[in-house]
Amino acid sequence: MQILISQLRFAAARFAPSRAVVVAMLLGPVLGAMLAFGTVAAQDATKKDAGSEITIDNFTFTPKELTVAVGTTVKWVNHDDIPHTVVEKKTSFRSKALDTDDAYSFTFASAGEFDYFCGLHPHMVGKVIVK
Ligand SMILES: [Cu+2]
Repeated sequence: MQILISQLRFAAARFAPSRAVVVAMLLGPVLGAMLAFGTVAAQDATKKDAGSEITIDNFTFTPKELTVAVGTTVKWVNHDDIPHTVVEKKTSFRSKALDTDDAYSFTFASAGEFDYFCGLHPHMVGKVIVK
């Protein structure tokens, strides 16, 4: 009898650490997935932020063509020393004159292709594709 109890204690003692290992094994992938997802989400957020800004430099919109998701707010920033405007061809959006470092933002609520130009220098053109 005494032997049996000591065997059970031994088994219990062995079970305790093995249960911790099982929990660790179950949690490991979950934590890993959470960390990986967090990293991907952070990268997406960074990408979106970096990708939704159009700069105006030397009479040029950069990038000239930008593709964004529906609901994205695109921001144009004028880095030139003279004013520019941002006017969509079908006038779905139109900025006031932007002085140096002024910005104009527009949120694209629906999909489509939006050709725009500078109202003061119509040869300056760009396009936003919303998917
Ligand atoms: Cu202009």
